Amino acid sequence: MFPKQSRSREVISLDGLWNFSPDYDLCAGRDGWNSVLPYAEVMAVPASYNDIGVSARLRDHVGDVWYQRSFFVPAGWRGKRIFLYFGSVSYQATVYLNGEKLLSNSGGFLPFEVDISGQALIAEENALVVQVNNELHWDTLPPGEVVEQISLSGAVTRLQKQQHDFFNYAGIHRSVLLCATANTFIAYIAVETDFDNTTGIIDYRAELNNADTCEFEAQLLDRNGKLCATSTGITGQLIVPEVLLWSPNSPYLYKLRCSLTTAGELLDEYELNVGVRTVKISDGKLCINGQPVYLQGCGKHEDADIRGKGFDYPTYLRDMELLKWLGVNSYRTSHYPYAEEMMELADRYGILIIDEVPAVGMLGKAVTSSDGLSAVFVEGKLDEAAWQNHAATLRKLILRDRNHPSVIMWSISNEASTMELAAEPYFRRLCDLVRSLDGRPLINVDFAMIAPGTSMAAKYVDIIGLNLYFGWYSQCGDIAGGAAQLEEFLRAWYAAENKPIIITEYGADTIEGFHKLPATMFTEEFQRDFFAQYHAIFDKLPFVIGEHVWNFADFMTNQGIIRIDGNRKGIFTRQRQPKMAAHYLRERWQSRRAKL
Ligand code: GCB
Repeated sequence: MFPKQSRSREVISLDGLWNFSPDYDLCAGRDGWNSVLPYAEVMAVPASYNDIGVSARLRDHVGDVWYQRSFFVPAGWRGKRIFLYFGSVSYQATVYLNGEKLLSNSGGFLPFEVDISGQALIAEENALVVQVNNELHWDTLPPGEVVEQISLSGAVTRLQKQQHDFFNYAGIHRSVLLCATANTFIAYIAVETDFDNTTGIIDYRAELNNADTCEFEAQLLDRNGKLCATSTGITGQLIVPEVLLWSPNSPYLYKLRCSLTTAGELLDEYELNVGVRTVKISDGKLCINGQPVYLQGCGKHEDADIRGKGFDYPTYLRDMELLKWLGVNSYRTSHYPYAEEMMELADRYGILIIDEVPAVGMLGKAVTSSDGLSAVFVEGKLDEAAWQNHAATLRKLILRDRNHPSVIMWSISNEASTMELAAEPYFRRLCDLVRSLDGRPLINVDFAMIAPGTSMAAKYVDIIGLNLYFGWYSQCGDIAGGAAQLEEFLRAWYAAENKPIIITEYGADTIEGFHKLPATMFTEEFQRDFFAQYHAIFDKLPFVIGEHVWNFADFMTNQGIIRIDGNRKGIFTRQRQPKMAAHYLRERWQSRRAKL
């Protein structure tokens, strides 16, 4: 659970400047790097390290970098359970404390913790070192492949191959927190909400690390701190008369205060926000609190100048303000779980979230560089080891995010080669797993290369996600022709699957300040007209239950001939200023939102 201060819990941020050494010569582990780093470079935490300096060598480095800082544990923490929390380190992290290796974690975008109660020196200086590796392989998420390129002179360069379209930012991306709790503590809380007429129902389940002689109490407080309901026991139900429901237009949050006592003495306390709402698919519609909702919004990225994928409250808040200005009611965490702080903001702003794991780029093209797609659901690529990691990542995501009222569905993957027959057991088993953990609807995102009726994932999910770029990547520049193809494709998909469809991506690269009449590709007019013609089709098709433009803002990608300093499909620039299409979308979405 996200570390929070309470009457019993203490949290100290270790964000700031850390010592930093890139391991260009692959000498990891030599010369005592696990306690003292050889170079006197510094790095900001949290941040991606890639764009902070001015060297392409660091930006494009493939391999390890090392971070080090010291910290003190307050004397008053003696005898407590002490742990370190890492919000996200991309992608592999090995943590050393005072020279001793404590843990290796694989996978970015999700938190991990290290218990240091036995190792941390109290009221003394501790040396914390984190070895960070940014390599992607077939059994990581996202997958990738590291290849060696040998020049004529025999020099070897290691290159990271990847198929996903965002820069492979790396580093300590989210906050590092030093935390203390009592030794008997609340390890986990899960809530599920429902309502019956005006009565709210909150089922909760808590896990304690040691339940022997403690008493657990759950209190529900309203926004003014007034007690609305209480219950005791580690599982229970809170009944809320005259409940105020959570919805995009009225995101009311209660506070659930959980406390653990023994003989009247407080051992642990943890508070979390709870929104009472239901999510269901009914008659082919997505319903929040029993009311059909049409999703309007965008796919996003955690991406900004200089800090890359580093956590940054000002950028996050600016994004939320822009989403509100647009009249958006939802977004997808394309293509990975976002910071927990961002999920809390979505709860507060009333944004519905499609929560995605980093299962992106599960395709076989760039790696082979041949035309078309080569098989990837094969031994040595997306095999059992890869499946296990995908499953574990979904499990971690659900454990982390299940209590957020904003989260309305789980996204299993983005643009995988789902037409391969071997993808059938892969997706069936993943969907079974997710359904055994949580009742929210499932979506999988397919794309134009998956012919209607051929997706092995579509049959196991509740909602079809489609990323479509007719008129851009095909029929280039011909929006009307693209729109005709769009309608045909959508109708064929619906006929094959008979499930509601969300257009999870559609858009056109647009350079701000480029104008032309009649519109041509890359101009602001083209982006606006592209959206308008797509919308005319969506509005005709009742099975389309949502539209998410690609992308909220311009974002960085690898260099290449179809990218002009990154992907420019943003309706905002990377600096979060509107392009012309943002004004058009605002008109459409604000007027529709008013009718919700
Ligand atoms: C897609 C991908 C997204 C890309 C986008 C594009 O279908 O899901 O990651 O950035 O297309 O702009 O090509």
